[in-house]
Order: sequence, then structure tokens, then C-alpha cells
Amino acid sequence: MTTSDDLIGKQIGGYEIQSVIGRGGMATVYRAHQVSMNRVVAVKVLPAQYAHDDTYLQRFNQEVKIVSQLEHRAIVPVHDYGEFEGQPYIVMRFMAGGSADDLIRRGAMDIEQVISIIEQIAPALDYAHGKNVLHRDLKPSNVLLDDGGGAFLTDFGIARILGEQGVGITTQGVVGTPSYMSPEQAQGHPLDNRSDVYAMGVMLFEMLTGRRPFESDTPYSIAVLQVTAQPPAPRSYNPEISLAVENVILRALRKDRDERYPHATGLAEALKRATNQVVTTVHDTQPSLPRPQPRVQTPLPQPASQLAQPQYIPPPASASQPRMTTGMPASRPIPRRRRKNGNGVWMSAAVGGVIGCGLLTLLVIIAVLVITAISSNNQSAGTISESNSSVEQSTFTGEGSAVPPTLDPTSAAARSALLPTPSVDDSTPTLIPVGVRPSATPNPVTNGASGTLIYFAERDSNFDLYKLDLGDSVETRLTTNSAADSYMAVSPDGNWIAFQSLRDGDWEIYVMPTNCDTLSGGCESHVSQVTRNGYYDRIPAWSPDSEWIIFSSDTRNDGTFDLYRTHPDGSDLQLVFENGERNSHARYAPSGAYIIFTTGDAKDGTTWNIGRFNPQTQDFTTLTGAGSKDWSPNFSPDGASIIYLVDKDGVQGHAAIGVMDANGENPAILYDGSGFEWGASYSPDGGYVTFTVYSQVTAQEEIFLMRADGSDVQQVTNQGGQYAVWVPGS
Ligand code: 3AM
Repeated sequence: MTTSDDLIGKQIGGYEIQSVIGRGGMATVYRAHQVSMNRVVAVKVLPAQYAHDDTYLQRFNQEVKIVSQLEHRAIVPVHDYGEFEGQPYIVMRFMAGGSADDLIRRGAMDIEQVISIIEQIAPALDYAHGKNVLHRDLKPSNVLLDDGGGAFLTDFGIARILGEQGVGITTQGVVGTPSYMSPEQAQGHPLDNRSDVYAMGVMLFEMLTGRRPFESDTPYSIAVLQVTAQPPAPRSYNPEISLAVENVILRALRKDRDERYPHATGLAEALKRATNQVVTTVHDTQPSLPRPQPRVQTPLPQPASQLAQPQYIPPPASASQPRMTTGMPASRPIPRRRRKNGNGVWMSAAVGGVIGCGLLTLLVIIAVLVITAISSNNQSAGTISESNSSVEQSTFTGEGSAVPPTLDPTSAAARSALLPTPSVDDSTPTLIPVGVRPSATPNPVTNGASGTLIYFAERDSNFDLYKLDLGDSVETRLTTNSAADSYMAVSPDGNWIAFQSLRDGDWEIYVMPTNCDTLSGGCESHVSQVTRNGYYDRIPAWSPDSEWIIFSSDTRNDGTFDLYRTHPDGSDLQLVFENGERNSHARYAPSGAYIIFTTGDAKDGTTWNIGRFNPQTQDFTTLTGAGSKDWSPNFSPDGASIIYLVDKDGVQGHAAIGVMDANGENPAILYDGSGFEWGASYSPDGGYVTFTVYSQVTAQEEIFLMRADGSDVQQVTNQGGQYAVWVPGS
């Protein structure tokens, strides 16, 4: 049998093993040369001594299984996997820049560098959560860097697909690294995405102070501190951290997960706000990412004449925190305290956590019970901690009852029972688009589609709107504002683009003429603001007569969204639909008689359906079945069909494009690639469908086109593009 270092100089699969990069957890990572592609890769190999141990093998295979589901620009891509003389291996992109842990050990990390890392990996973490995958071992050594400042998540070896074992959406047992473990993780309680948000908070603390919130001599005592002790103030270690940033860190580290940021991007956005940076992350139509943020609340003007008033509850006068404005002082090197423990201790603690989870759970629970008893008798719990350590009673009561904001695994069965066999062969492992030409310009259209698309794209770290003429493949940038612009809709008369933008600090609706790029002064000088309030106003759409813009608004600032409409000049704001749930992505039927929209549970994102509401009759119904997860509907131009997004299998969260009759009958899968297809809408003649999916070729979200029967799929954009809509009449 081969030992790890015997592999150097050998060829395994098509890879020549050159040197050991490092050993982490259970595996050895080698630098290797991929002969076929003449490139450097990283090959992670399970050492021979573990190759017959079921636990290690299972963990290794789990990583392969999970990572093959995850395609995100901030997740280290896995190219290949295989087995060599009984040892399984994974081939990954080689990350030349080391890890975030290396940066911390090197000394000062300035706030800009920290924000850059957090804002890159937060969407990746939310993306994984959206696919029901918890990382469970997020820490700086699992954040790898390329040589261009890119940060990537890696090591999903102990990640868990929620609900995989059919026991609901929980994970059991203690796994992970004690220094980064949430209180619920240390106690072996069910986990959810907020457990990873906690670990991100620990990382943030460490990157900005040079030390972790809880340090002690043994993994066990650190795990106990995670449950019992309050984290020290980050500013006590680095006075240059602003109060606003400190508040963000401490909120991420709350013992009670309900008090943490509900999503990683919420944390990243709060961090950017706390440093007065523009927030640009947007994933609004992807249902696993409801991200209500505390903001200044300016009540919406009271609707003048209500189109419909189902259970209208006036918005609260004012409730939430003011927007933070304290800036971060100019960065300079932070004096670092050298950590007491080397990396190896924590690595082995992680493996110890995996292997010996039962024992650690038991010890932590016993310790917690003892501390609780002592605390309630004489308030003397501080003796167990090096630092400020008060016991939080709430930690020990009701933690297990927290509702994880993730998918209901039963929806898989429910959904597949509803839908007929996909019309596309989904045994195809990856999306293989027709006519891909990776270059700076969009691909020429080869499937006959024509007209003009408008979409948003993230270029140079900013979201702006773009226009693409499918005839000559010329792309024009429309908006240039430094705030994020996204989710546009073109009026049926073809004259106006409505979109959402962060340009006044929170999402509001704006309009500009469709031909603004040809007008003097360019588009920016023709943008006008439609809504102006303290709420998130999102995802506009037009009435058939182009007189009204309908949009969703989180007027209660609690994750619920109501549907409003207004004229494009901002006049005559009216509540259209409100039922206390999260309603968004409204679309008028071409006849104008009713609206359809995404409707679902505000808090957990598990129940997403296509709702239909008739304002005249007040009739509200859902077109898709209970237990299914369907969202973002769009009508065909003749109003006969609805195209929408379907959670494909419930458990792994991959999305497909569905189509059904306008009355909800005959649901079928129109297109199911291997990824998360979204942003689907019809061409004005109904002959084509555009959608967004992560491109294997450019490694980012791109716009695709296909015929309306799901055939002739073609990638159109090459530099990123999302949520395209056709210009009617083009
Ligand atoms: O031992 P150190 O910290 O230097 O950064 C990872 C760690 O390095 C590195 O392998 C070691 C054990 O995990 N590593 C992991 N994946 C890698 C990759 N895809 C990688 N280095 C480069 N590319």
C-alpha cells in the first residue's frame, strides 16, 4: 500500500504529483500537473492509512458528492475525482494565494481586505445554503485565495445536505472546529444556515482583531465558552474598529440564532453599510435568500384609493434601528497577538469533532448544565472564562426549537409527483450550451431568436443594466451609477424600463426610457425615481396598458412583502395584495384581469408557490401545490401559459424551468440543466425563452436563450448577465 509521500513523482489518473502543499484535517493536498490541460492543479488525497476507515471514506465521498453540486464563482471548483490504488482523490483548481488563515498569521488585515473576502464568500455560503448544504466548518483556513484577490470557500468535507437522512432539516452531533462552532453546534443541536453565519462572525472577529473571540487550552473548554460566555468586545483588541463594525460582529455572534443575521449576505451587507460602502449583492428572485435588513423606516404614503384591501395592516410608524453611519478609520496595520495554539491543534480538534462527536457533545452539555446551575445560584460563572463570561440562560432553553429557515425535504416527493417526466435528458452531467464562444463580446445568436434583451450584470464589482441587440450582438451598458441596479421590467409599450436600485441607500423603484442610451446625456440623466421610502421596494413589473408599475415592498420590515402599485411618476400608490406572507415577483395577466406572483412563508423560505389574485373578486388562490416550491412566474405573451421556476428535487435545491397552463393545470418541466436556472421569461412572440444560469464556460451567471419548447439552448453573454427580459416590439 502507498503512503502519502510515496505519491510524489507518481502519476495518478492524468495528474503528475509534484509536491505536498499541506495536510489538513484528514487529507493531504498535493500540487500536481494535469498533463492533458498542461496546468497546475491541487489534488487532495485520502492517505492510505485512512482509506479503509469507513468514517474517513464517507467524509471524503461526502465532499465529492456535495462539491459536485456546487458551482459558484467563490467556491473552489472541483475538476475531477477518482481512486488510485485504493486511495480516493479530488482534483481542484490550484489556489495560488494561500488561505485567509495565512493572511491572519502574517499580521494586519485591513478592513477593505476583510470586506473583500467576506463579500465574496457570503454569496457562496448563501448559495450553498440555498442548495440545502451547510458548510459546518467555516474558518479562515477554509477560505482560499487566488493570486488576483479572489476568495473561495473550500473543504465541504463535513458539510451536510440538509434533510438528507430523512429526519427533517436538521443535522445532529458535534462536528467542526471548536473555535468557530456556534453554541448550537457545540451542543449537538440541530443546525441551520445561521450556524454558518456564526462561524463567519468568528472569522470576522479574528480577521479584524488577530484573535478569536474564545481562546482556551482545550477544544472542549472552547466549545463550552461558545455556549456560555459573551464574546469580548472586538474594539478591546483593536481600537480602530468602529462601533458600527463591532456591532455587526457581535450580532453575528449572538448565542440566539434568531438574533443573528439570517443570511451570510445580510452580514456582508451590514458590514459594508457599517463602513459606508455601497451594498451590491442582489439575489432577490432566488427564494432561499430573503434578507430583510434593519433600516430607517419612513412610512409609505397611505394609499389614496385602494385597488384591493385584503387584511390591510398599516405599516408601523417607525420601529427599527437607524442606518449606521460611523465610518471605519483609515486602515493601518493592527498590532497582533500571536495565537497560543498552532493550526495543527485546531485541525485535529476538527477531526476529533468528526470522529468523537458524541463525547464532546456530552461533555459540553454537562459543563453547560453545571455552569447554568452555578450561575443561577450565585452568578459566578465568570470563573470559567479568561475573559468576560456571563452565562446566557436563553442558550439552554428552546434552542432546539428554532425553526431552520430552509427547505422542506418532503417537497421533493410532492413536487416530483406533480410533474411529468422532464422533456430534457437530465442525465447530462453539465449544461452543454450550443454555440458558446467565450470572448469579450456576446455570442452571435444561432437559434433564430431576435430582438433586444435588457439584463443586469455585475461588472467591475457593480451591478448595472445592459442592453443587447440580438441581431448584431452589440451590447450597450445603460446605467453607470455606482449603486446596484437590477431586476428590470420593460413596459408593454416598449418605451420604459422600470428597475430596482440601491441609489438612495435602500431598494427603490426607478424608471428610464428604453432608448435612453441614444438620448443626450445618456441613461443616467434620464433616470427618475418612482418610490421613495425606507422600505425595500423590489422586482417591478408593468400593467398591460403600461400605466402602472407593480412591485413588492417589505413595509413591516420583517421579511414579509406586500404588493403595491403606482404610476411611473410615483403618484397614486395603492396596496394591491397583502396576506402577511412574502409576496413578490408580481406579473399582470396580459388581459389585466388578475395578477400572479410568488407567495410563501416569510420566515423560512420553505413554502413557495405561485399565487393568483383577482382584485375585482378578491379571489386569492395558489396555482401550485402544497409542499412544492415554485416561484418567479411569467406569462407567455398570449396569457395562456405561465413559465416559472421549480425547485427540482427539494433536497439539493437545484432549480429547473417549469411551464403550466395559466390556470395551474398541466405542469411540466420545460428545461432542466444541472444547475440553478432562474430568471426565465418569454420573447414577445412567445417563440423563445431566456433564462439565467451559471455558465461552465465563463464560471459566472450568464444569459441563455432557447426555443420555447426547451430546445436549442445557447449561451448569449460572456461577461456575466442575469435576469434578461425582452423589449416588447423589438
Ligand atoms: O497547510 P497550508 O495551510 O499551507 O491551504 C490549504 C492548506 O495549506 C492547501 O492545502 C493545505 C491543507 O488543506 N490547499 C487546500 N486546497 C488547495 C487548493 N485547491 C490548497 N492549496 C492550493 N489549492
